[in-house]
Amino acid sequence: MTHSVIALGANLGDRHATLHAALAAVDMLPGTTVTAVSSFRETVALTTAGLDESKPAYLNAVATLETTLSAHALLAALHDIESQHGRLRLERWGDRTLDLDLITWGDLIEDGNLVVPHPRAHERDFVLVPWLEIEPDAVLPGRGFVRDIVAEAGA
Ligand code: A4P
Ligand code: MG
Repeated sequence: MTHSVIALGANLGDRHATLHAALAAVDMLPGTTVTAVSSFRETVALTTAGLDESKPAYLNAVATLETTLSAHALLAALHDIESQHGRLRLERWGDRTLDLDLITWGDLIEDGNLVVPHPRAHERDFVLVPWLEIEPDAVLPGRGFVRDIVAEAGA
């Protein structure tokens, strides 16, 4: 079993229903159990131009898993779940019905085209804050305690 952390985000459609359905789908994956889910948080859309209040707000959450899936198999499964929820890839950091990011998979650091920890996780409050809520002693491999990263960003 490998401990893994995923981040969920949605800013189009029925965001609550989508996040609930996505979590149920992840829990149904072979060899995979969702062990904790953070609260759902409303966050301002971050685009390539910065924070944009004119875009629909996101609903973000983080979940922890135990899984026998490899990191690649898990990411592929997350992409399938995104597709089932009508995710279209039109624009980088564009509006989306569902984004599922693999934040960590064990202590793994990079594996080919898969980048774990997620390369932008450490700079994103909408990932770090809900993660701390369910895992106060969380560690971002290669970067240290999540609580320290949050404290430094807020300083
Ligand atoms: N990929 C490689 N490693 C990973 C990983 N660990 N997790 C590949 C997820 N994907 C990974 O992702 C781009 C490519 O990265 C894929 O081919 C995948 O196989 P994507 O999901 O297709 O595209 P994206 O999500 O638009 O791009 P990106 O750069 O992953 O965006 P982010 O960083 O996920 O940001 N604002 C708020 N408030 N809340 C949000 O949740 N999310 C984003 C997306 C932007 N703004 C946001 C939010
Ligand atoms: Mg993504």
